[in-house]
Amino acid sequence: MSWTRRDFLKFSAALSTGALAGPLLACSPSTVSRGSIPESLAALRERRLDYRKARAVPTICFGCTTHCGVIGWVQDDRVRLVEGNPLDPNSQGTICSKANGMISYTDYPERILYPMRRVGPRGGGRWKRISWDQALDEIADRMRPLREAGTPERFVFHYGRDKTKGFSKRFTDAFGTPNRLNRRSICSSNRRAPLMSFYGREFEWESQDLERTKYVLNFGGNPMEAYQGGLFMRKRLIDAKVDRGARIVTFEVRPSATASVSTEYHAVAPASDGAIALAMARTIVDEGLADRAFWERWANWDFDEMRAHLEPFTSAFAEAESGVAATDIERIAREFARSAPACCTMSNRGSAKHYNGVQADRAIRMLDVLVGNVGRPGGFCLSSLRMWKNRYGQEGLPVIDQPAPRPHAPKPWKPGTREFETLPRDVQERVRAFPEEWQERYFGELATPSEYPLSWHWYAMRVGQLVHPYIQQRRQEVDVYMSYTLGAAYGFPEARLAREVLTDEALIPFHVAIDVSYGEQAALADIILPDATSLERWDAHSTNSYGLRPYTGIRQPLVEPLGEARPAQIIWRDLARRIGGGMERYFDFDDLEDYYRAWYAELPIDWETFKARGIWMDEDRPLDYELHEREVPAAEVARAEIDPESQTLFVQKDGKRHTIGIVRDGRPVRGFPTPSRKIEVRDETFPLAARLTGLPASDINASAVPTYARVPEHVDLSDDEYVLTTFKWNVHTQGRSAYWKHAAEIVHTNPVMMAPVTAERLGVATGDEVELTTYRPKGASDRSGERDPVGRLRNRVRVVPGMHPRVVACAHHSGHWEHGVVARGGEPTIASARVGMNADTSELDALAREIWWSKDRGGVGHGVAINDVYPINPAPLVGGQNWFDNVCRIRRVSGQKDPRTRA
Ligand SMILES: Nc1nc2c(c(=O)[nH]1)N[C@H]1C(S)=C(S)[C@@H](COP(=O)(O)OP(=O)(O)OC[C@H]3O[C@@H](n4cnc5c(=O)[nH]c(N)nc54)[C@H](O)[C@@H]3O)O[C@H]1N2
Ligand SMILES: Nc1nc2c(c(=O)[nH]1)N[C@H]1C(S)=C(S)[C@@H](COP(=O)(O)OP(=O)(O)OC[C@H]3O[C@@H](n4cnc5c(=O)[nH]c(N)nc54)[C@H](O)[C@@H]3O)O[C@H]1N2
Ligand code: SF4
Ligand SMILES: [Mo]
Repeated sequence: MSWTRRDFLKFSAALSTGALAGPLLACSPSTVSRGSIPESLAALRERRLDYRKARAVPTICFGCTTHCGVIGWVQDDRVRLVEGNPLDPNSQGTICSKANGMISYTDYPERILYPMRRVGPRGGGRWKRISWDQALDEIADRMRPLREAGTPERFVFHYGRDKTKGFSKRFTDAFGTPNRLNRRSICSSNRRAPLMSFYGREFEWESQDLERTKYVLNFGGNPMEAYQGGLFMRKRLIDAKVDRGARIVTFEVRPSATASVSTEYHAVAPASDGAIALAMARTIVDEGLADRAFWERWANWDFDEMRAHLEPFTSAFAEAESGVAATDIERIAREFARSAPACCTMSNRGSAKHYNGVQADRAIRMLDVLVGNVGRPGGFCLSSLRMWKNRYGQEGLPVIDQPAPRPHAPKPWKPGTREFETLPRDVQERVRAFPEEWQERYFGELATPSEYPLSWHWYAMRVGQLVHPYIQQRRQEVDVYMSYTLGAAYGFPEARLAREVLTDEALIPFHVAIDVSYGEQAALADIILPDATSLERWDAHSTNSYGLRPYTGIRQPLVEPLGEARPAQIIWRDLARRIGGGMERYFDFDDLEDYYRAWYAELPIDWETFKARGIWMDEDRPLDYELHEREVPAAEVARAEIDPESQTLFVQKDGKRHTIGIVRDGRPVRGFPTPSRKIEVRDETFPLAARLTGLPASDINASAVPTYARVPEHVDLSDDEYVLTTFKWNVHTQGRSAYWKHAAEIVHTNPVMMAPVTAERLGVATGDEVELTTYRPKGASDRSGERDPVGRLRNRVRVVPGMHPRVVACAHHSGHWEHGVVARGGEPTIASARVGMNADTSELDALAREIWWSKDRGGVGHGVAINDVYPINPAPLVGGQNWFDNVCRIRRVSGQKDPRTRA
């Protein structure tokens, strides 16, 4: 089933009308002023931005994972407006509607402003305000004995988004716990692993040269609405298409905004992207369109072996798997190859977050290598993070003048250590069989789950969705659990299990949450510590650059923290000082500005200029094309040895070989930062990991080379079974934006989207209610053999032409029961919690009355929290959550069209 651009105009029109209907007003500026004296809504509304009086301060947006350089306009000690910073080479001065959410979340009337301690049972919603001294003393008293007893691992630090650039790691390392956990698996690990396997861990993200490309082959990436770095791509993609006539081809399961602006959109069967990519590879090879010279110079897999491997993946096979016509697959493959090197692939969670997703992304990445566009103008580029020479003479990131907490950094849990002996027998056996270098990186089952070794093989990606079940299974005893920018209790798969564990005081005796808003996670804490928001704090910033020149930026406070909020770095510093035992010496600074000034000591411009610009980049540096062809400096060559067989240059460090380059045509060049210095299209790490964890060699995830097999759950789907997809609204960010003023006004629900034929089959129309039942996946590790129901949810239908008929899709972000009155769709929050947060309850009642979408006012309501029905479903070896695989059955609940639901 294929759609052309023309078909699309009507969908995008249908999608955009309605979305903006309704009065634009409502969830108010703040009722809380600096110093927290409640001010009336009316008085605040009177104030307007006056550029003559306002001060412009550059900083880095925290509205989503993209982290754009922005400029905040500050007037009368409040931030009035956030605009783009044109010096940011990634965002080029553009922003999105979420950016001003930073103002909403800073000034939200129900923001947490004081340390609070729970009163009554955990999760009971009753709190009392305590002083910082009380809060920090109590936490330090809980933590200190763990460190003194030599069991620092019983302190678990779990974060969602940490932009303190190593500061929180300073804290966990100084404490000595290896249990520094994140949510990488929930987000993008299946998508990063293939990249790091191909190009080396330094390149966990690519930077396609969209400013010069002629052809973009997109497998499910959605930069027009989401995508880490989506904003950096939007303008570049539109310019490419409109100004230069570039073609954008998108494979999706639903008409996302990216599909809508693409030249072509093909609705594909879920998780069939790998089959399409392999069939395209076969066409390119068969028709002599491959850049064989590039392949032979840089790929680590024999060309003829590769050709033989592709034999079964015909375009007819891919058509049968995906529903995309074989003729289209071949045509697109040709067009793509003929545009080389000015062509690139693109993909994100849509292709990767499936049982077969790691291999699908490897197949997609292989297309670039085949046509030789890697690092070429208009092609698939890899931008370095290295910026300038630091004091050690290395090209690098900023350095910091504080002692590194090495003495207390965690040590591996190797056979013979105390920690190792506490592991279950089967785990001990598995780890004993690991190669020495894997054992060097093993830190127990929470940080480095032995069944998912590729979650930590390249770098510490962690398997966040297993943290709570593993704690429940007592694979790690926990005394103190600290949540930081984390919403697991709402947004992880099977979130109710996370809540169950977080509520159980026998499993987690003490829970500290550092947050800005009273969300579902904070609600299950014992002590809540109020963080400064992104408009009130310092952070260092760097990321891959689509401008192909590395840069760095500074987040700086535009205003003082409200109430008693404190930046997390100060919280950790003060905790470290209280815990003592030597920990304090890694936090020997008084002021955060001093800390970051020292961090940037080597920056080629002075600190005040950096603060005034917000961004620094070496404008004279050549663009990061073909980094792999750059010559290794003679001095380095002189110190290196050469391996005669692989032609790699290497040095010995700590008794190990580190490759630093490779000889090509007699020239010592850098190559790629992989062990072979080539692009590892073939990677024996996959079968090795499979063998060591007992995954059958026949499993798709055990393959050394990119391959395809259908997701086990999708084989023989019966007529009444569908695949549930989830996605992100363009104006929302995860579970944390439901109360942001502009976001909530525009989108506040998440109907179940389905194709007209699907709706017809189910006998439903837009506005009708359906019930979805999801099932636990079968067939791999951590899966039971049965198709057991996991959960049920009821929600309204929205019929959307252009959806794949087998797919239903439901957005994240809605249906909160915490995060205050706006996120709750007008329902007031428990009174004592409000008092704890010192908000004026009459103001909140007034705010509740302004929620025009509240059910009480005849509105559509605030949507449905969907994450309890998602089974915990990690992909084998890498551990990324397979978000888009879930099989569900759908039942019509009411045929009564609800007139309040807009299409
Ligand atoms: N507005 C906004 N932007 C954000 C975020 C946000 O919350 N809101 N979050 C940020 C974060 S943390 C992330 S991880 C990124 C995520 O950025 P993306 O990965 O680009 O977006 P998601 O919505 O997670 O994407 C999944 C997309 O894949 C599609 N899809 C599902 N199954 C398949 C399939 O089998 N094949 C194909 N081809 N497509 C499929 C879905 O329909 C959906 O559009 O966005 C970041 N940017
Ligand atoms: N159904 C479904 N579920 C999904 C997804 C999906 O597409 N569909 N996407 C998944 C993805 S890609 C991701 S990355 C995860 C995200 O999952 P999480 O990282 O857990 O979620 P967030 O909602 O971004 O934020 C978590 C918490 O951070 C707090 N917070 C926000 N700003 C600050 C701050 O400045 N300081 C502090 N201390 N706290 C702050 C918020 O109040 C919130 O409590 O969700 C995943 N869940
Ligand atoms: S994309 Fe929008 S919300 Fe995300 S960082 Fe950039 S401006 Fe902020
Ligand atoms: Mo994410």
